[in-house]
Amino acid sequence: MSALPRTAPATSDGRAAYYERIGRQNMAPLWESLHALVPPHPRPKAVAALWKWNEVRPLVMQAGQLISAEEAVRRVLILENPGLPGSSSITSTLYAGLQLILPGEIAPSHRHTQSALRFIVEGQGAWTAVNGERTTMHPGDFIITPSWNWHDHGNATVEEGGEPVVWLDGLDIPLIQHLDAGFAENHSASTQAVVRPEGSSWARFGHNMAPVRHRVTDPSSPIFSYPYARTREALDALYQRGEIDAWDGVKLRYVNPATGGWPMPTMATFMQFLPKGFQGKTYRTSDATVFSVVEGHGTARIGEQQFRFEPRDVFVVPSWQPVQLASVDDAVLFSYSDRPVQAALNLLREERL
Ligand code: 1HN
Repeated sequence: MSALPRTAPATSDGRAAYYERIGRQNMAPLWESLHALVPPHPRPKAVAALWKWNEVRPLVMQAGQLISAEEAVRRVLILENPGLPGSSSITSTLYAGLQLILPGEIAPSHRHTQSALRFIVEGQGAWTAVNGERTTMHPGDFIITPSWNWHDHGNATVEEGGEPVVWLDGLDIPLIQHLDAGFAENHSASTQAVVRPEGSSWARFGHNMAPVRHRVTDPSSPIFSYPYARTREALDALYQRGEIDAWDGVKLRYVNPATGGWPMPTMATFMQFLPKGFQGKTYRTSDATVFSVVEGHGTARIGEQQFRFEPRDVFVVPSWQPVQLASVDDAVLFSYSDRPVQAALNLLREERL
């Protein structure tokens, strides 16, 4: 008999009757669930899944005809993990959704303790305002809305060049729900006051410099938009210099420039380049990860399943599932996970096979 059981003990009529008796006192026998409570490795309920952009896009656009951004507050289709039905979760700790904002629309200002990231998928003209500053969204940009920051979104009118804009929302909603630490409030105005011109945060913190007397008081990044052009340039420069990892290709993590840490305390974000014909080695990690394909075509082998990906597809890798990434042409993948939480708690495990 091993110290930690792999299954429950045998049942008997006597035991079953006893369990019913103690159940009336809100008690339960640990020996029936011990094997499931401390598994030898993660056994996520979340499963691997892929949302194909060419199937999802028409449905997102249909939402634009059914409900306004104003009525919906946030016009979003939740990407729910098929292994977690009814949970509004893509992994056990993370939420994902595709948000649509049409030309001329406003998504009203509010704030909540949940942290949010936006990864822009399609369209031009939209902006988001965070903590008194607006930024214009472009496909491939990564934008943060830290915990308890006011945020509202909008889009230029058609005359001004606004197009339907879709982005991937990533939030730590399930994690905050587990902690029962959710608070939220609406702003008194539909859009917050803009107190700094666009580009102020980038000017202060976007060039490996910081204002001379800056002191870190906020756990989140003072940069709230990380433009794709800069990210792509970095990946390309590293690729040109041959810095290709056999598992990841060329992979960078986004940083808080004031600390070197993660952009927000609960979610890590990454961008990686897989050169044409890349055949990655297999790895697994305890942080379940959501991917958004920016460029290129390829395959993600997740456990026993093989998924083909194309630009703008979203896929999810559950905790501890072996993953192997391969590309047909040059591919770029954005991803996010709860890595900062696992790392802070000394729980993160990675295996490169
Ligand atoms: C939220 O505030 C946004 O601000 C998007 O765009 C998705 C999902 C659940 C709760 C709040 C946003 C959200 C959300």
